[in-house]
Amino acid sequence: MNFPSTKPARRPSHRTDQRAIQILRENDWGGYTLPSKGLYPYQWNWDSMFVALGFSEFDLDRAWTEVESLFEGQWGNGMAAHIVFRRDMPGYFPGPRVWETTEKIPTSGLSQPPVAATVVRDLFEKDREFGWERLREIFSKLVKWHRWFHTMRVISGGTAIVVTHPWESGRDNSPDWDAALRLVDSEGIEPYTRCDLGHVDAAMRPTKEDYDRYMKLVEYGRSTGWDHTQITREGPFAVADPGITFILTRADRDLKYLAQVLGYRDSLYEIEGWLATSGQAADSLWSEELQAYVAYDLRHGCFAEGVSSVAFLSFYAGLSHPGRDRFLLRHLHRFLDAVQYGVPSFDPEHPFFESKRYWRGPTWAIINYLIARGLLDFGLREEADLLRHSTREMISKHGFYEYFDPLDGTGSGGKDFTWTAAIWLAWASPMVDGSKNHPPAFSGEPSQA
Ligand code: 9WN
Repeated sequence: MNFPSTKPARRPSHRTDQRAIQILRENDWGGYTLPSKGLYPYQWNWDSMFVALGFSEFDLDRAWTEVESLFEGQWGNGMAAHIVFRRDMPGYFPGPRVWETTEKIPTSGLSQPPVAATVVRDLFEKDREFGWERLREIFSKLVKWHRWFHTMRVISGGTAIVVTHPWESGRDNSPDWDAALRLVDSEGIEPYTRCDLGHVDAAMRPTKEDYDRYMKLVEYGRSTGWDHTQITREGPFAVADPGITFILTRADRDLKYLAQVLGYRDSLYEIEGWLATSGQAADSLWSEELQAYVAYDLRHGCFAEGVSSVAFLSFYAGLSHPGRDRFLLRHLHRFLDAVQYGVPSFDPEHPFFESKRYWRGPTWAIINYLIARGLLDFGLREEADLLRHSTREMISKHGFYEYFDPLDGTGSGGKDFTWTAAIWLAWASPMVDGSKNHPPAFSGEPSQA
């Protein structure tokens, strides 16, 4: 279907902006975008949503299409999958034949952080004249996906969102999963060959021990026929994740706003019900010992051993708790003081910190963007600006890498990475007004956690 759409305001041209646009165009596979051509040759869920933000800076119609194409892979039960496979690429493992899902379009069997509703709100704000029809189409799909999270990814009356595979969190080898993952028995897994190590130095990727367990969890999910109720209730891995929990809370707020705009009362009540539990979800993730929001292993009843950068997403969620915020800001300053380019994905003073190994320390442009957006909502402009400037500097000096070493800013992982280019366009570029794209997470007062 062809939709008219508002033309984004033209902005002055900048050399790095031009290169970022080129990366988005080069990785555009016709309606959906690859995170990186060799390393990740399919459509990934949250990557695509950041990419939509990038596209919205110069091609709003294409931005909407990115969101719509992701939801073509939505499951009957509401889940928006973490990878949508539209063809079989032998250069990626594990591809569609390994997952063996049975929906119309092949996908992986799990989900990823739900940034979509927040992005859809952003697109709609830019396209108020022509965006209504597209908003109405996508709105019901977003509600179904959020409902899936709130029903299929919570355990026994809990409210924090559980991940059943580290890939679901989007932060694959974070120390947040170490203890729970170690207890997954990987004996007897089918032999497999990794493809990622053909593209990226092994020292920047998850270890073999991690990967064996990732595959064990895929084999388990497949053995249930991807029965999400069974996987969440009985599977070998169920960890409540502050990252997804806070991202979903924020997305619920934006979805609520959209329900109000559309005048959809039934959805509004349902979303308000979810939001009513957000403080309780945050409470369950607060570790008195670490004085931070921390991942909690629900199978074995224990918190992870250190603090990850997603703890700071409570601001993005619109949650405020004066006592806790004080400690969180203290951690944030400590994280930033210990490195040159924050925010490191894991506590830089913790023995598990590794500055180049993926989610065990490196700084990610997308996470900086989310944290800064939350900080700005609470008037913490100085910290938000700092994150924006260091993201800008890392990209300007080293290029559009997948992630960056916080100690010296050097780029790691995949090169010419789509989401880094997208975040440049939407936020880090000096051509963007840092406060411009930010409708606040809350229409009235922020909630008390
Ligand atoms: C597995 C695509 C994805 C991101 C994730 C990131 C990484 C995949 C992998 O790449 O995960 O899903 O093979 O490492 O952890 O956040 O969406 O960029």
